[in-house]
Amino acid sequence: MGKSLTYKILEQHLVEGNLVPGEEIGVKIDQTLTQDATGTTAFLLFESMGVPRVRNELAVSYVDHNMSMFGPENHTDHLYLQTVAPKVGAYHSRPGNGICHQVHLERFAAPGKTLLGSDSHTPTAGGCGTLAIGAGGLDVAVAMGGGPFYMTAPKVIGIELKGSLQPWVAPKDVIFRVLSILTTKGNVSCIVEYFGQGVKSLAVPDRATITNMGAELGVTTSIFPADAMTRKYLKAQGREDQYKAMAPDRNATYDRITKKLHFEKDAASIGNIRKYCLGVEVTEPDKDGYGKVSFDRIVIDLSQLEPLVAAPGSPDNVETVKQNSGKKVNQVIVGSCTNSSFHDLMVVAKVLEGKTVHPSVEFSVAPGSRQVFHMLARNGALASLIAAGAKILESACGPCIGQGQSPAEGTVSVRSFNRNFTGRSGTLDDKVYLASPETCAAAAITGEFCDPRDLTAKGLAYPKVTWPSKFIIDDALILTPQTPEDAAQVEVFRGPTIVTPPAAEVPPVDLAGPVLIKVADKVTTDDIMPAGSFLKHRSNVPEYAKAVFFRFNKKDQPTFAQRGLAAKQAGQHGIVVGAESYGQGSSREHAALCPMYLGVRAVIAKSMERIHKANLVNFAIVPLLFVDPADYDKIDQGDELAVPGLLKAVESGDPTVTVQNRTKGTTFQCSLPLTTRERKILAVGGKLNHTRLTGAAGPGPGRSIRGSG
Ligand code: MIC
Ligand code: SF4
Repeated sequence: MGKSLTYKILEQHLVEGNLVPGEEIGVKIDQTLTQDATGTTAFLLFESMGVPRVRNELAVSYVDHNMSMFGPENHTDHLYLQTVAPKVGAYHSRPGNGICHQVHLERFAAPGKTLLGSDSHTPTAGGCGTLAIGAGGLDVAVAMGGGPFYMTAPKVIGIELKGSLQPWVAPKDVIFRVLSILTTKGNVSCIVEYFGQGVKSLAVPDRATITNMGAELGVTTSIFPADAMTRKYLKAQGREDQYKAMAPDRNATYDRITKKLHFEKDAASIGNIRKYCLGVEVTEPDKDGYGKVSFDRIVIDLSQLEPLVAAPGSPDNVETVKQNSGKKVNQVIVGSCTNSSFHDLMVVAKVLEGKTVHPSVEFSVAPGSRQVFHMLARNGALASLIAAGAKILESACGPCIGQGQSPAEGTVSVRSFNRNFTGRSGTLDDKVYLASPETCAAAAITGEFCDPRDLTAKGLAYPKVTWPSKFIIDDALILTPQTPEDAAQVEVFRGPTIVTPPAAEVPPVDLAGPVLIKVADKVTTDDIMPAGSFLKHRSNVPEYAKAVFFRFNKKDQPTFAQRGLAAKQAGQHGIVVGAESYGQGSSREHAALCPMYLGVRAVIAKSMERIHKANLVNFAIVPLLFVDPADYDKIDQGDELAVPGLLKAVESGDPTVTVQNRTKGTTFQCSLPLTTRERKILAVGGKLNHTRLTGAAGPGPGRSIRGSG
């Protein structure tokens, strides 16, 4: 049986466990990346691990998220990172150099390597044949120390691409189609691998758009093969020597995927699975309306795709642009790590050339990197954008993470981004549609949703943009690692907001406390720990913790933070109750760290997303899953729950615990979704303690790598 590319790379990096889907494996990490919003904590944790120098092949610290700089906090973080990163042996990409994923793709990503990043969109580098995974900052800190990354050996979802995209149809539409099939839930511990003839027509940044937004599927990562296109891209980046052909075996087989889906709620996904997958089998629904849907692989004919959007609320609310035709648009933004490559912005600039932005639209453009910005400035495209009336934003995350450009309430904003969770834009009642740069450009000039293919009929041919054979290469804003001798002379800048995060504690012997909040399906880490204007407090946990579950606070009632601290002061343990796919979205470990600070000791949910569950364990919050999801309905916020013997259950490997609802006088069962290693981490009070006690930050040079020979 032929191997997938995913398993070939995993085999070459395996340091612990067996490569059998579902089993826990330890993987050697070649490269790491951090960004300022997660990296400040990651570097503080790295420092507290007591490892003096970075031990993995390449570590890069980026500054791209916290750029609004109202108040001294952000600059303080930047200066800390700028001094600490090169000192401990990491590269440091300074503010202005661009968004971490775009810059990493341009300057560092390499085929066949593993990359762990403290940002959920790290899989962007999968466009270059890198096995690139997002994780919490503490996991990345451990990888910087040379420690392995632990993950579940994945099931590999094969996606065969055929044909090539029609004019005005974009790589973004490919990932929208995939999201309409797989949705954002139920894909944990899977990796998506693209293959087939259609791959050849996509340039590396096009592939990177697809792998970037693969994060929204909740999979561990997505990957493309490295082929002639990859070589061409690396050559244009002056890095052809880092090219290595990487492909699945010719006779590679992909896993048969089975998902438990609700026949009514997931009807659209089931319909698309029937339409786009091979070997589909669907069981009869059970009494609650759930059935099992299985398939062998997904097949997408690129030439049959049409422009799509994700309607407000979730990246998997996929609709056609045609369905929205004529809907008025008030704001358009092109940028973010998903769609801000040279080609993306050139198409937009050419569509806008000689025109003026529609009077009802406020239009902004944020080039993904300094390289892209520079290229547009040199070839005149920037002038076209300025002349058309675009607001030119800095090369940074900006509006994607609610740092500015918040839309007016209830108005339609069309963005080339990857997430449109309600309120993420900084406006509580927002209506953010996600779209390709092509669809964004069409909306910018017409003031409404307009299928960009219709522009051809209006006399505007699809702009021809050729990829440059050589990009402008200028790494002046990337500080290189210092030698240990030079590093010894450098003092790390530690402003007042640079505070080592609070320490986690061993889980309670007997858990007892109130349900601080009960939330519905698909609660994201943006819901738990909002960014936007709160983002500047990332390195100050007590301050940032005030915003936990901010969106759920009710006027004139104690906030979540106040309820948590009150219970903590009363000696009780805070409990959060979630539903399906709890903790979707970002890698931000503050969604565990800040609730921990507020006294949360356990989270009970129907299902949990990978990175968030790992972050809970890392900060010693016990994750529990309802054995019977119907028990969720029998709990209310404020109920007093108890799990006598919780710590013992964690330590002794009990698969389930009995939870008492002391308010209702009932009991129910929860499972502990934990590996032996995770139980050990919890039992010693979190990953930092575990790392200190076991030296698990890494063996230093010379550790043998299984399967590499
Ligand atoms: C995001 O897109 O949500 C972020 C902001 O990049 C996060 C990281 C963070 O919260 O700092 C992510 O995707 O992991
Ligand atoms: Fe930045 Fe947005 Fe990308 Fe997150 S998704 S890294 S906030 S551009």
